[in-house]
Amino acid sequence: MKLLLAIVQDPDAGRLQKALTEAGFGVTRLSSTGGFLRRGNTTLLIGIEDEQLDGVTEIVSRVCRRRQEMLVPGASVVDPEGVFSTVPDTVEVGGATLFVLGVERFMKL
Ligand code: 2BA
Repeated sequence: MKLLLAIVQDPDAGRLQKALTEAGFGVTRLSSTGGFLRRGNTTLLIGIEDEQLDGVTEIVSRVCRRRQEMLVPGASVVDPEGVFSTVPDTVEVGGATLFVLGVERFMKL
């Protein structure tokens, strides 16, 4: 079994939650905040069997869009030596950031 952490943009989150639920997957939706843009995004927890991974990633890539986002004033990048680097005016966000974790045990009590 695997646990997917899917970090997606808020405008995609409702449609993704609906598509996954309609496909029979269990989903938990958490409000989260991106560390770089400091804007709200959504993290979905999705518990699946190993063989369902391709099906879920297909749904996620179909629903989630890439978008250009303006940087907020004060957003900055620090290089490994601690020097602030120039950052662009916009960044491309998404479609989705996925973490796939092995699940040692799944229980419903
Ligand atoms: P944010 O941290 O708000 O990042 C938004 C976008 O800003 C990123 O899009 C990326 O294009 C850019 N970005 C992020 N950190 C940067 C940096 N240090 N320097 C320059 N540009 C940077 P995505 O890569 O699509 O990430 C979307 C969201 O997914 C992130 O929002 C964050 O909430 C999450 N995320 C991405 N990578 C992650 C990671 N390795 N660990 C945990 N969360 C991650």
